[in-house]
Amino acid sequence: MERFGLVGLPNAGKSSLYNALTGGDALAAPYPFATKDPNIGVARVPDPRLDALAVMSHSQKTVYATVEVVDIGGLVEGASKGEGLGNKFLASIREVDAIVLVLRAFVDDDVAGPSDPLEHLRVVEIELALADLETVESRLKRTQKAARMDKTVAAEVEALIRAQAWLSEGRPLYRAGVSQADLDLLAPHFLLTTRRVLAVVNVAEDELAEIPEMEARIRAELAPPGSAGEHSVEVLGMSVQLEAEAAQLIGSDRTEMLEALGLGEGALPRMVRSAYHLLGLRTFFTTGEKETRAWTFRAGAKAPECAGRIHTDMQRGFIRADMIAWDELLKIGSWNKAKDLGKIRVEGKDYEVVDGDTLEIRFNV
Ligand SMILES: Nc1nc2c(ncn2[C@@H]2O[C@H](COP(=O)(O)OP(=O)(O)OP(=O)(O)O)[C@@H](O)[C@H]2O)c(=O)[nH]1
Ligand SMILES: [Mg+2]
Repeated sequence: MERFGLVGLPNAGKSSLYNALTGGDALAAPYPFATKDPNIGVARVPDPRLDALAVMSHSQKTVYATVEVVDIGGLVEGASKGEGLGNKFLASIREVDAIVLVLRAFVDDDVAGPSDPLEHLRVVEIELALADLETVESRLKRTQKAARMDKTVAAEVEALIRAQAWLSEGRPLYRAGVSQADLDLLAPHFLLTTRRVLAVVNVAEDELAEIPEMEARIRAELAPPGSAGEHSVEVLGMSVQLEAEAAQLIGSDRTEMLEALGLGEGALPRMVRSAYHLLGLRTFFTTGEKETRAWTFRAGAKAPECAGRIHTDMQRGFIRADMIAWDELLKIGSWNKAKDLGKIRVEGKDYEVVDGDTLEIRFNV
């Protein structure tokens, strides 16, 4: 399962966001380092397409795609040198697939710490970059030595030197437009800042109107159009407090609260969806009376690999996939009717599955 790690300064609202996303009960408290050990939970990926297919099929069960969320303790200035609980927290970040930077913009005299999200961003980015710089420099020495005996590691040395130049300016690599070839060469070193980043700006509950401006400020810094960050960074503003309160309510109470605040479906579904897309993840569906289910796959995966997400036998014995796009199926109203109308396509092992495909796998083992 893909993992997102919540990263930021103390009191930014990471544990509050974690609770809202996972229904967890991590300690959220107005003092720094409330979180000492990482909290790990599961968040489902909300998907209205899935809900609609489940209704169409009168499914007994609806199974959402899920992602893992890790709430990591607060980083402080000097974390890369072991300040605070620095080293321990940095080690937790190495284990996630994408970083969610939680940047505080709310002012509250009872909650210590700065409330300028750009300051949060500056401190966190420097610590992440310095931690990577340390890794790169120690690996560089070793790799350069190895390169004297083995010419094939020359490319790795070059990639490390390019990374070092960028990091020594205190700049994270997700802003550097690192080529895929370099990313592959750097992968064995488990750097922190080669990961994709979603920045969440935590805006005060009575300043929701400021969200667009806050998002624009952070985007202008992190991911201006035409910059390297444009493709590896997303920015999303929300009031974590309100989202957390709404998340505690059930069903129509939640919908009513969010609607009364003008928040639509709320920011959490959008957040999970954009993190999901940032990682190049896509969804296909299976639907029937027993269950309607969303399955996660990587963009570009072919039909047998997707079949393997359901069961390894289906990949091993893959014959073909019967498929139709979810919206076309919904318009027709049922799988059997779609079949009668000749709208179900038959695809072979070279078919690249598309986000929103509804599949039935034929296999034989
Ligand atoms: N007013 C206000 N308070 C908030 C908001 N978000 C979080 N808080 C409060 O800020 C305090 C810190 O929140 P946490 O979620 O514990 O912050 P954290 O980032 O996990 O902090 P550490 O674990 O210490 O790194 C708590 O008392 C929260 O209730 C918000 O949007 N508005
Ligand atoms: Mg916390």
